[in-house]
Amino acid sequence: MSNKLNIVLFGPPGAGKGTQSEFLIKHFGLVHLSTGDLLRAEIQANSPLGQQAQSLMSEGLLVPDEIVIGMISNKLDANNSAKGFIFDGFPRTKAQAEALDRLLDGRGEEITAMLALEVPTAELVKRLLGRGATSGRPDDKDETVIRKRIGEYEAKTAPLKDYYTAQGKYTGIDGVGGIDEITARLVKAIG
Ligand code: B4P
Repeated sequence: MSNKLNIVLFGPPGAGKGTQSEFLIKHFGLVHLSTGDLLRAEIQANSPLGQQAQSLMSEGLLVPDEIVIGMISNKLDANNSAKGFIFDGFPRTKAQAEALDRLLDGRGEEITAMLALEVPTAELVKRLLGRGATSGRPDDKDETVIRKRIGEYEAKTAPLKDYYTAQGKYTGIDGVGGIDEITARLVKAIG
């Protein structure tokens, strides 16, 4: 196996994945792969894929596995010489986690660690409504949609904790506190 650094940044919507990725990619020289950002770019471009994703995302539902797996596969191929990747918001289902393992295995790589930001639901709702006031993101504006996203996370994504624990790769990180404080916890965990 290669010694590339491949980190899954995990956590419920609003846990700070996108926020923390910004620092970590610079600090460790990694490529940032956010499926949320990739999907929003497709919506912005009004592509057929974006049109398919738009209504699901605005309702707080996950988009189909094959769409996001295809996007990640393309991005891995386009970044062959990267020192490693931060996977932000991916995988979100067991099928996505298994596909990611296969894609990396085909490149002689593997996931180094899954770092999970742990934040109570009330704080998540507060943060996302706060972002919704300025971001223009339709999925951040309505508390019902935010709670739907958290419900999707609990039903389909949270079980991945067991998947990565079984591989000895899961580390929980307290995601409450100042942004710099949480960054320091993540850097320490990556070592
Ligand atoms: P994402 O774009 O991944 O969005 P997210 O989980 O809501 O946000 P994130 O966790 O990155 O935000 P952050 O905490 O940084 O997904 C959006 C949608 O895309 C999904 O609902 C789904 O429909 C679709 N999708 C994406 N990936 C998919 C996949 N793999 N499969 C299927 N569907 C997929 O920021 C939140 C707010 O908190 C910000 O305002 C930030 O400033 C604030 N904040 C951050 N850290 C803080 C702290 N320590 N204290 C206070 N506030 C903080």
